[in-house]
Amino acid sequence: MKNTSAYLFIFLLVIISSCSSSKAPKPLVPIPTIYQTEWQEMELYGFIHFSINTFTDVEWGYGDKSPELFNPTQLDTRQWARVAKDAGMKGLILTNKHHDGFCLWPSKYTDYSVKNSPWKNGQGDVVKELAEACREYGLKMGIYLSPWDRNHADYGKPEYIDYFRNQLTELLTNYGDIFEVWFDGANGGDGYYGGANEVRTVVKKTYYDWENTNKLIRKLQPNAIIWSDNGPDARWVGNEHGFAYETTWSPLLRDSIYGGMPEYNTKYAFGQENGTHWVPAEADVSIRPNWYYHKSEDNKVKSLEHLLDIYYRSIGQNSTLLLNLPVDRRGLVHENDEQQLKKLTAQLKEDFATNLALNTNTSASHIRGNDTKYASKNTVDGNKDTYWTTDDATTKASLTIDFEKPTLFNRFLVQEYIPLGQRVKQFSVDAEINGEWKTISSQTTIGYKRILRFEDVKATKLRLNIEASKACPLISNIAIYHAPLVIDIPKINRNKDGIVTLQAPDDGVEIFYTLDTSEPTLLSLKYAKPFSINQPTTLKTFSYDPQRQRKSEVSIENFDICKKLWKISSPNTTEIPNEAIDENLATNWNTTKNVLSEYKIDLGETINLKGFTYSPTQGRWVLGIITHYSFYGSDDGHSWVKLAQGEFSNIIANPIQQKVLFTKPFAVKYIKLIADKTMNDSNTIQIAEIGVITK
Ligand code: FUL
Repeated sequence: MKNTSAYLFIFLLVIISSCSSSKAPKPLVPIPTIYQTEWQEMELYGFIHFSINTFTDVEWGYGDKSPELFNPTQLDTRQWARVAKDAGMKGLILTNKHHDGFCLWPSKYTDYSVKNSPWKNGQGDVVKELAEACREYGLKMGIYLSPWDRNHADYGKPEYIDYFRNQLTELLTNYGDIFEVWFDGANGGDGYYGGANEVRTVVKKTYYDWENTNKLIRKLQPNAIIWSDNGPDARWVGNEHGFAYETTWSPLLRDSIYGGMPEYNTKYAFGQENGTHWVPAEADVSIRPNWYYHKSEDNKVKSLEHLLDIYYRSIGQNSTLLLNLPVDRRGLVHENDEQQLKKLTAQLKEDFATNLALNTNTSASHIRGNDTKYASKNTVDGNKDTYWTTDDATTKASLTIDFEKPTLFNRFLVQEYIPLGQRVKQFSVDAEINGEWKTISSQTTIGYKRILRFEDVKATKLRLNIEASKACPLISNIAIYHAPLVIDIPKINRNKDGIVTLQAPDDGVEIFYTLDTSEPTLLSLKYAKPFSINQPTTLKTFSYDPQRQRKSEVSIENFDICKKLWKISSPNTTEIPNEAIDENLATNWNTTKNVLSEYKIDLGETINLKGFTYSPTQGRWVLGIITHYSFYGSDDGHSWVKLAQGEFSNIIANPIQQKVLFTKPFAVKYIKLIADKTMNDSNTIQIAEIGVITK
């Protein structure tokens, strides 16, 4: 009898414990606000750079250009919204006022706006038109308002802050809900400043009194995400290439940072494991090399391969993606940009067509309180609000997905349940191939979303191992895909001797090309081995997948004379810094300002020089960039003539090849580039490449 009641007691206990639901894990601070979570879930949204700069062909206007230059002929914000919507974007952020101070809305507080432009006889309001288009297309709207204003007479003085806040108030009051307010860290320098034409530097940390500006924003748009280097709600990813990092934490040591601080991108941009505030990363990048529309870049819209890489390295690495579409002089997103976006959208649709993990059989090494509420199947149920988790003390655990038959895949997507904080520090993915387990990837953080790309794997099971976590891990979603081959334009490389190599994006993909400016077809030259180009020549080429009979776009490269005869020399050293003339942007000539002036480039022959190119270092961290230059030519290498002098504007934020054209050609045999000013006034200089323009 005694035994029977003991058994009954145990039986009841088991029943009770299996029915009782365990408590959810406690939040691991910092955690996101509901607005930050909603913002993160937007994932992809667009930036629109459009202003007087569009008409003057510069990246940073000085603030002195007449508003009459702003005259788009077919401005159509509904076209912007349609293009964005078709690309899967969830919102648009417009540069309402860039550094030049020109306002795209008729601000009450300045005459420097659309109201003094010929567009719609000064009666137009681009911001209003965009707000209406966004509403029509179901997009959210954000605002960019440059803190730096090179037009305003008061910039640098306390009065300007009132002006800035008045403008913010207009934008946050008159145009409906705003999802994000974007504050650029590029602040202070030379400008028009109401005619003063001088240099005005501000103490970035204190001048703007961000605390009170942010209070104003909270009052007017309490749901808006405030973005800057230090948030407070979302942060810059630290580069303008559009990628986050393999290790990307949403927590940030926010109070150690201020907007525009020089060491931000090397020290803080990745977020911190012990970050005190939830300030997730946003990766911003332009679909073209620059932010504003330049006709010269119509053929430089990023390739599909590049855009895909940006997508996987931003959204796939715990960041949102803010992709810029420069609006052209007509007032439209250019056809080429739209075409590339369409390709990206189509490829992503194919990449994520079938989730092979959905509703598969799963098992886990640990389950919180053995409670089905926290079971592993929650990761494959297609519901973002359910998750798999473990007991509080467990920070290492694994989850296995059983496909039940060999299954081919090359993408692995995993998400943490971020409303309770970012936790995972290290994880790996194993695959069971022919009965044997093999590790296919070892990684660090997950965060809101992590997507891994790898070669095709055919496996029966897949295992996610959480190897280290700040607290019990919470995984809300796992998805597995098999993405098809990418057909994209071939990679083109020419070496110093003029030998051109073409590289297809995948094995088995063929390449066709022309050298006479005609459009290449399947009847054109078929690439078999490297060939030589010595003179100014236009190369047009495309890739072709013979199996699926798919062609890539045509890629166009304009080569100038080759550098076979070129030599760099200095009177004081025998060292030859070939890195600057080796046609390889990955190598740099590291030198100093002083030494730079001693060098000269001997072109080996006299040429008719029409301009020059300068490519700064392409390394991950920009260093030693020339911001202001003088360029000299000589026919004997002794007496020099200054052919050009100026600024490479926005080169620090966007360190791409700079092209300078002279007003007339010069016959020279020697050239020399001098750094009049460098980034952060550094004495160190890194030059990736110097080139000439002769055609
Ligand atoms: C930078 C600016 O200086 C560029 O012109 C551009 O607006 C980019 C998005 O931010 O810091």
